[in-house]
Amino acid sequence: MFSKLSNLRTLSQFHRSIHSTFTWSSSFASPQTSQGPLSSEEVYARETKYSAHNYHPIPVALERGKGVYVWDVEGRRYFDFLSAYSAVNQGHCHPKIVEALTRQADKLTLTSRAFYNNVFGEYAEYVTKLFQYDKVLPMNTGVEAGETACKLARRWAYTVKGVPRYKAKIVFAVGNFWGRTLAAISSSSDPTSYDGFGPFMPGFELIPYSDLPALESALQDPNVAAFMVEPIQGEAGVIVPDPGYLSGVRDLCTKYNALFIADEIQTGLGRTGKWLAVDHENVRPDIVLLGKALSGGLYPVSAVLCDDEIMLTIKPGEHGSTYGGNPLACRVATASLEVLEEERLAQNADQMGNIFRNELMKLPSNIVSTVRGKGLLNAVVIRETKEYTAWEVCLRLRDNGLLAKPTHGNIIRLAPPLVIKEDEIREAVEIISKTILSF
Ligand code: PXG
Repeated sequence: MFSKLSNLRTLSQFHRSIHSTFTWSSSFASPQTSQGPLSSEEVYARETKYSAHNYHPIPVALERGKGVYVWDVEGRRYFDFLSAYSAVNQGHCHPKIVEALTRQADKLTLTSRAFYNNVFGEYAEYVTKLFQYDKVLPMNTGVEAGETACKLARRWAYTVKGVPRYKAKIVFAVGNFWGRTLAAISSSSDPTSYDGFGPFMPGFELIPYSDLPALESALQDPNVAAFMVEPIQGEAGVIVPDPGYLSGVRDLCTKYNALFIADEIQTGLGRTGKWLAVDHENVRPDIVLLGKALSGGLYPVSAVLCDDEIMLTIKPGEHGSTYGGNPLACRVATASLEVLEEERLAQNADQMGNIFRNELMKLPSNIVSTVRGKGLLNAVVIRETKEYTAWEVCLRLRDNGLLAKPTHGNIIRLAPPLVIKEDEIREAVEIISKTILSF
C-alpha cells in the first residue's frame, strides 16, 4: 500500500538503490541459468523491471512456506505475521489442503457453470449448512464477492423492498477496504485507492465507522438497499468498533428494512477468535462475504452467503464467473473449512491472541502507543520519530526473523497463521520486543 508520502519516498529511494547496485543481465530472459538460483536482490530487480509498480513490498524474496514459517531464497527463515492479509489462516501449504488440491487437479479442474460438476453441490451443501444460510454464490476473489453483494442488494431493493428503478443506495463506512475494482474504490474514503480513477459508481454513500446514530440517519432514506461493513476494519489498521456496534447495525437494518452485509473476507474463518467476527455479538447478517482463508492461501476462492429471498432475485444468466464454483476450488475450500473445524483454529486464535496482546501491552508506550485487535488480527501503532518509521521497524523485524507490513503509515498489522503455538507466539513476542526496544 502506498498509503503515505514517506513510503513513496522510501519506494523511490529503494528503486534508485536497486538500479544502482544491480547490473541488468540478459539472463533474465531465461531464469534457469547455469549461475543457479537468483539472489534476493536479483529477485527484487527482475520484478521491479518487468512488473507494474502497484505494490511496495518489504524487501524479502520468499521461496517456501510451511505452517507459520516462510523461507527466503537464501534459506533464511521468518515468522509470517501477515499471512497474506489473513488468507493463510491454516498455515502455509497445509498438507490436507494441498492433498485436496493435487488429487482434484488430476481429475477435473474446470467445467464452467455451463454444466454441472459433481463437487460444487457437495461444497455448497457443506458451506451453507456450516454457516446456516439457504444458498451460496461462488466467486474467486474477495472483491468479486463484494461486487456480487452490491448487485444482490440492488436487485433485492428493486424486486423485494420496492425501491424505484435505479434509485437504490448502498451505505459504507469511512475507512472501508474491499478491493480494487471501480465499484470498490467508488466506496473508498482513501485517496490512495480512488484518486485519479473517476468517474465513480453512483448510488454509494459513506458514514463514519462505529457510529450508530450516523447509520440511523442514513437509513431514513427509503432507497437505501444495504449497509456493507467490516466487523473489524482490517486494511484501515485493525479498527475494532465499540462493543454493541454490530448488534446495533443488525437492529437498525431490521428496523429500516435494509440489508446488513458483513464483509468477513479478512475477519472471518477463525481470524478473530470466532468462526465469524459477527459471532462476537451473536448477530446474523443478511449477507456474509467470505474469501481469502476460504482456500487457505492455495487458490482464489470467495463466497457470498444469504437466504433465498435475496439470492433468488438473481436469475440464470444474470451473474457469474468462469471459475466460480469450479471443482478444484470447491475441494480446496471444503478442505480449508475442515481444517479450521478439525484443528479448532478459531479457539486457538482466541487463546493465542490473548497471550499476544497481553505481552505486547508491556512494550514501552513512548514507542508503541496502542495495541489493539481480536484473536490473531492485531495491530500496534508506532509513535514515529525522525529516527524511525513503522517501515523501518518492519525492516528490522525482518532482519530479526519476523515479517509484517505497515498499513496507513504508522500502524503495523500482526496477524500470524492461526496454527501458531504458544511457544512460537512467545518467541515472536520476544522478536517484536527486542526489535522495538532497539529503537
Ligand atoms: N474485503 C476485505 C475486508 C479485504 O481486506 C477484500 C475484501 C478484497 O479481497 P481480494 O481477494 O479481492 O483482494 C479485502 C482485501 C492487497 C491487500 O493489496 C488486500 C487486502 C488488504 C490489504 C492489502 O493485496 N484485503
